[in-house]
Amino acid sequence: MADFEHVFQSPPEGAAADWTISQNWRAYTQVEHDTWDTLYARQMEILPGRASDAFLKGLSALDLNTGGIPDFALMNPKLKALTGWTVVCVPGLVPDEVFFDHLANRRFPSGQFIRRPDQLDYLQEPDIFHDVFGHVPMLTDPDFADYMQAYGKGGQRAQSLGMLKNLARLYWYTVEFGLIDQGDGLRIYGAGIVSSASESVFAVEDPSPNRIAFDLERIMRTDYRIDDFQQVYFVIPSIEALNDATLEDFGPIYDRLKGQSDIGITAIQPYDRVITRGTQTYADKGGR
Ligand code: HBI
Ligand code: FE
Repeated sequence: MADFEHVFQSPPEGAAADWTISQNWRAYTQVEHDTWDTLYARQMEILPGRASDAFLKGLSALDLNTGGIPDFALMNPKLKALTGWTVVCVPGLVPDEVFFDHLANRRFPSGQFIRRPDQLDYLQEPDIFHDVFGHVPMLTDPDFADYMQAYGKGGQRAQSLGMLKNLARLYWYTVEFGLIDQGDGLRIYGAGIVSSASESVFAVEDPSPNRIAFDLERIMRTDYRIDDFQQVYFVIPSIEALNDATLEDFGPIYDRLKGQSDIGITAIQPYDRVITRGTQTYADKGGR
């Protein structure tokens, strides 16, 4: 796959000091616009009844299905009016401190590029479909909007305390791979799931993964895998509860974490509230 493992060390040619670049919307090709439409249509076959109400409501509020890749000049005023967030373009993965600085200022950095037609099912680096379709709808929710900003501020602090590995796990198991108990069933709100056709089904329906009630400190101790479907998902009771959990000072939590071991991906702890105990059949058979 092209050059997704390439992380720039300093802003590349043509990028600003904060690593942003122009979306240059008029330069997208018809093939690229068609890729967006294909991915969008495919997810809309799958997500009703699986994605959270918050996600689906945000998606329709942003009107991202007007044909082709959304033009940020048209999308941003709607998003800004709802929660004060805007989306900016970056070339790809940016350094952690750059990423956190954008989030702390209610700017979400999105990859400018879209995956190639032969990469519809999987690519490792975040493209505009993952970033905009996956992440931006949740940024229309006021509680989630605050949570993401708090993560940006918390990231800066965690980095200075040497605790970024632990905080990044919270991001992974909520923003990227979170499930929510809506009352009428488990639903997806994590961007890594909603932007993947196969994981959208797996995450809520497959008997393989563990599904465990959200526990902030427990999540910060839990490893994760980046190469295949998750083997454990954590379930929040509400977005408000997620945001509330991050209002407390993480300093004492970090102090406790330093004396504790990491928790394996499939391990279940005595204190876990297990929602579904997974068979792990998918991973045991070798996964992807
Ligand atoms: N850069 N563009 C982009 N998108 C991300 O999601 C991202 C990033 N840089 C760092 C990063 N994520 C994470 O490693 C931090 O959340 C820890
Ligand atoms: Fe993401």
